[in-house]
This record gives sequence, structure tokens and C-alpha cells, in this order.
Amino acid sequence: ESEHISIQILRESEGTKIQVVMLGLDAAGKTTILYKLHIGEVLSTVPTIGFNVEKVQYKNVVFTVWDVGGQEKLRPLWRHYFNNTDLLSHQKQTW
Ligand SMILES: Nc1nc2c(ncn2[C@@H]2O[C@H](COP(=O)(O)OP(=O)(O)OP(=O)(O)O)[C@@H](O)[C@H]2O)c(=O)[nH]1
Ligand SMILES: [Mg+2]
Repeated sequence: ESEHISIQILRESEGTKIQVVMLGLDAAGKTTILYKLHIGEVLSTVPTIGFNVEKVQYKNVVFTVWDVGGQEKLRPLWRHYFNNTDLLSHQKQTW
């Protein structure tokens, strides 16, 4: 019983790391969301060529968020981002 408890506490103190990939068509708002989460502000953005990556912490969970450019010529590259990804976020322009 006490062994079980100490293992749980160890895991909680280590926290959890989660890899996130954001995909969506260009101008869907991915980069806007990434920086809103990362620094809490809405920045002006330019279309992403390649990717942005930032760490976002929520409680003891660290999300490493990959924000991938969505222009048509960049979409064939999306498949390369799935390795080692835990969470896929697909942005649709809803505004
Ligand atoms: N009105 C409004 N504009 C938004 C919203 N989210 C993003 N935008 C605007 O839409 C434009 C594109 O946003 P980005 O975050 O750069 O879009 P993106 O999905 O990263 O685009 P790519 O990098 O080309 O794939 C910018 O001018 C943003 O300011 C929103 O919720 N409301
Ligand atoms: Mg972008």
C-alpha cells in the first residue's frame, strides 16, 4: 500500500509531457492560438512557412505545441509531424 502511494507521488511530481500538433488550413488561426496560449496575448501573425514550436504548461503538464503552416503547398509536409505526437488539434476557421 505505501509503495503504491509513493509511486503515484513520484509520477505526479514528474509531471507529464504531451506532444501536440496543430493542423488546419491557412488563416484558420493556429498561430494566433499558439501565442495566445504561450504568452496570453493575441499577436499579429504572418503566414507560417514551416512551423512554430512552443511549450505551454498547464498545472504539471507540459504541452509541446507544434504549429504547422497550412498553405496548400505546405500540406504534403503535414504527414511528417505525426511521429511521436500524442495529440492532434485540427483548426477550422469558425469566426
Ligand atoms: N477575427 C478573428 N481573426 C482571427 C482569429 N484568429 C486568427 N485571426 C486572424 O486570421 C489571420 C490568420 O491567423 P493565423 O493565426 O496566422 O493563421 P494560421 O492558421 O496560423 O495560418 P497559416 O500559418 O498560414 O497556416 C490573422 O490575421 C489573425 O489575426 C479570430 O478568432 N478572429
Ligand atoms: Mg500560422
